Parts: sequence; C-alpha cells; structure tokens
Amino acid sequence: MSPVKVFGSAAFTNVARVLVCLEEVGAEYEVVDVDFHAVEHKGPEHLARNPFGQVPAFQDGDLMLFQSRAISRYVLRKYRTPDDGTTLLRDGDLQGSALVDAWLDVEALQYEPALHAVFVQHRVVPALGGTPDEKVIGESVEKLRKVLKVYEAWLGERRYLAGDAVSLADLSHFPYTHYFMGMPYAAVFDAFPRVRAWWQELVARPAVQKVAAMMDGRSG
Ligand SMILES: N[C@@H](CCC(=O)N[C@@H](CS)C(=O)NCC(=O)O)C(=O)O
Repeated sequence: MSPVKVFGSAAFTNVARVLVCLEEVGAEYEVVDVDFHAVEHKGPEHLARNPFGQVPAFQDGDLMLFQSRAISRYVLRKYRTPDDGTTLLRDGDLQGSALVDAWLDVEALQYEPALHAVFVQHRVVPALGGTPDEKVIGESVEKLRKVLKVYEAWLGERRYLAGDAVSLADLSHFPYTHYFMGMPYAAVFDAFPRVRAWWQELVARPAVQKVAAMMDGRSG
C-alpha cells in the first residue's frame, strides 16, 4: 500500500502539526513539497487538494483532506492503538475526548493567534523587507501572557492539558511554540514554571524532536 502523502514542507507550522502526529503513531508517510516561490499553492493542482490554496493538504488513497487539526485527528484515528484510554484523542472516553476538544480550541483560537502575530512581525515582515510593528508585538505578547496565566493554573491540577497523559491538545501547541522559543520574547514563559515544565516534557518526545529538526532544516 502506498504511504499517505503530506503536501507542504515541515517548515510550515500547520504542516509540522500533522507530521508530529504521523511520527507519534509511527506511520509511513511521504512529504511532497509545494513550491511557494512558484505560487504552486494557488495553482489548480494544489487547489484541488486544498481549496484555500494553503498547506497542508493530505492524501490517503482517494481521500484528500485539508486543515491541519482535522488531518491530525484522521491520522490518530487511522493508526490508533486498541487501547482507547491512552490514545492521543481519548476516543471512547466521553469526558476525556471533550477535554481534548476544549484545549484544541483554546490552542487554535486563543494561543496560536498571539504567537502567530509575533511570528509574522518578527520573522515574516523583515523577510519581506518591512519593519516589525513593535506595538503589535507588545500587544500580542501581552495576550499570550494572559493565556499562559490560565495554563499555569490549569497545569497545577494535571500533568498535561487533558489529564495526566499527553494528547493531541498538547502536541498541537508544538509547532508555533517551537519557533517562539527561538525569539527574544520567549522570556514571557519564564514566569510560568508549570508551563515551562509541560513544554520540556513535550520537547523530550522523540516524535517532537524529529519534527523540530525537520522544521529547522537539520534533517528530514
Ligand atoms: N487552518 C489551516 C491554516 C493553514 C495555513 O495557514 N497554512 C499556511 C502555512 S502554515 C499557508 O498555506 N499559507 C499560505 C496562504 O494562506 O496563502 C490549517 O490548520 O491547516
């Protein structure tokens, strides 16, 4: 059987999210680059894979899928172990899976937007020849600080966001946090020791280390 395909390179955070899931479950996969310089992502071939002209897109036989979190869920369900209680989605555990969903929403709607805004100003704007907007950066770091305060309290009661075992909700934070930790604003995390400990546990995972290296162009 041919391996599943992920369209888009590991350097893109939304692609990296999918790759971490594939690595966690030990799936065989192929990464197919989409040439952004040639605007291939807005061409008909890629639009047929992802109608928004974005990466990732994902192919498993005749299934074509987009949206990194939906793809991640698909991957984890396809390759899940029979032990429902310990899967990364907590499928079969009504309360556990609801917590995974809740924290995936927090990640997508509250956590990532703050990091994304800083990333755009710090990395993308200068790469395009512009000057970063320090006001936007300051406001976004402040938003992040408020979100992290909630995480800090929450993690006082449990080891991971959805309980004492890692889940997709935790892993989904990895790609943007990985880039953010290399920026001068990473010190905002220093006031939150439980969040820092949680992050250290995530980055110690072999799947996360492998994808981090791919994101940084060190391998893959
Ligand atoms: N919500 C989407 C976001 C996808 C997304 O924003 N992808 C970026 C790369 S990380 C992209 O393709 N940007 C190019 C564009 O929007 O034209 C997901 O989770 O897959």
